Amino acid sequence: MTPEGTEPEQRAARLFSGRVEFLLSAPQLRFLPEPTVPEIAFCGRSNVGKSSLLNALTGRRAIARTSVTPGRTQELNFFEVGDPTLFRLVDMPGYGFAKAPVKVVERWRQLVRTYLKGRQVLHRTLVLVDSRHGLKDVDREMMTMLDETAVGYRLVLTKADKIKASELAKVTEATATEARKHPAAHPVLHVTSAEKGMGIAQLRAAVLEDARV
Ligand SMILES: Nc1nc2c(ncn2[C@@H]2O[C@H](COP(=O)(O)OP(=O)(O)O)[C@@H](O)[C@H]2O)c(=O)[nH]1
Ligand SMILES: [Mg+2]
Repeated sequence: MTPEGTEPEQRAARLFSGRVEFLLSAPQLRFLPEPTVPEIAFCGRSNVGKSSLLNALTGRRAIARTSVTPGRTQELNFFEVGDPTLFRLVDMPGYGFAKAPVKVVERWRQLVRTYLKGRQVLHRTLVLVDSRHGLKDVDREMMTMLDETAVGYRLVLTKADKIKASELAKVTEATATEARKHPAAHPVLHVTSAEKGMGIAQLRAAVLEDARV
């Protein structure tokens, strides 16, 4: 880690470069860990770059499994940060995958919804959006659902390195404009590339701010 960036970014970098450990996978609500520390949830369409972003945030190659098979992760995966644990990162199942059977989709939808709506220690949800595609209807559904919860969310554009700067500016503007119509959306839009490290230091600091640690 370079000693650059703001003081909160440096502190976040130190924390994320320390202990980050996989805790458990919860395929059903009864397997959720005890709600003892703040949690930050990461969600988005399958293949949006969620695992890559989690790896980039924690500076590890494979804390979260990057996969070429969309929609394989059906569980909520919990990672602990800090020693002793200060907060948890929660890798949510990817949504919007076409191949999954209706029953499976319905089951994860129920699990995700119940967790996002009822989890008392959930401090923030991050909604990841592929910058090549911008907001899709499944993202809008997720945002509308989150608007009804007590928890605010941040929109995070991923894979910013994949498109031209002019296109990135356009999608950033369009996404920010739409976000302003959602009461629970945080005003700051994060533009990131797990590949190039863009926006990662700022997002780390934002996660710490949200976890209030
Ligand atoms: N160029 C580029 N590719 C990325 C980036 N993030 C993820 N990817 C690629 O997008 C694909 C899906 O990423 P993954 O993290 O597994 O997505 P997930 O399904 O949301 O967990 C993989 O092939 C990644 O290598 C990024 O920032 N830049
Ligand atoms: Mg993944």
